[in-house]
Amino acid sequence: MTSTLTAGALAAFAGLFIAQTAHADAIRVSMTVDNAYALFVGDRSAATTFVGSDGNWPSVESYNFNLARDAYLYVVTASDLSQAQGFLGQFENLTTGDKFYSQNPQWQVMATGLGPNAPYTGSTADLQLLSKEIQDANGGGNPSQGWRSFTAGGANGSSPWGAMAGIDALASWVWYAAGSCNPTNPTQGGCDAGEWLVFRIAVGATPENPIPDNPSTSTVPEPTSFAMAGLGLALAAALRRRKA
Ligand SMILES: [Ca+2]
Ligand SMILES: [Ca+2]
Repeated sequence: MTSTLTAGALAAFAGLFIAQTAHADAIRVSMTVDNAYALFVGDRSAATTFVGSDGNWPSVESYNFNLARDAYLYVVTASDLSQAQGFLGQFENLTTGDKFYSQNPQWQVMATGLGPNAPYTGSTADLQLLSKEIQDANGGGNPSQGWRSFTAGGANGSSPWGAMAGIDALASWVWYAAGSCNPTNPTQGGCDAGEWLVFRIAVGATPENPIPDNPSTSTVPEPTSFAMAGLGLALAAALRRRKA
């Protein structure tokens, strides 16, 4: 089929692809979890890259990325089911200037109900397990019946944690209010919300469109899709072959 296309058309498609690959936003996420988490990058239906993990709630970790608008950040987490539990964080899109705190609707959570053996590494088995749970949640067939909202507890600085440097005072500790957790403030008192849990946020999230689950109908004006990127890649490869 490529033989019927002109070199000019191929060059136009190749240019489109190059423009898309250059369209990445500078992202900074700063967070901590009581008690532990592992951070992954992926897309809407899979975790593809393990970034790191931390099991020390008094420390705030910051991560910087250049990510496409259709990328997602996933945070696997589990508590020790004792005293308190929570996620405190902020997501900053340094390209657009947007900032979303843990209690804002851009962040979502789901419960796997699988118990203590959460995926905390970049092994193939862990990436496959997390991706399967993401897909189950996308279809609504998991214990939390899809992706849910957090319930906010105290703001940064509140007991029992105190002030966490590196995260704004406007951010609040949050957790999923389910299972044995207090429905009005699931961060206080040891409980099990159906762990392990997964948090996520879309790089393409905006104040007006918090959960851009379907990029093709999103209000975000961006043409990128996997199909278009794949077409551009194939045509760019064809162009290279023709020039060779
Ligand atoms: Ca930490
Ligand atoms: Ca705890």
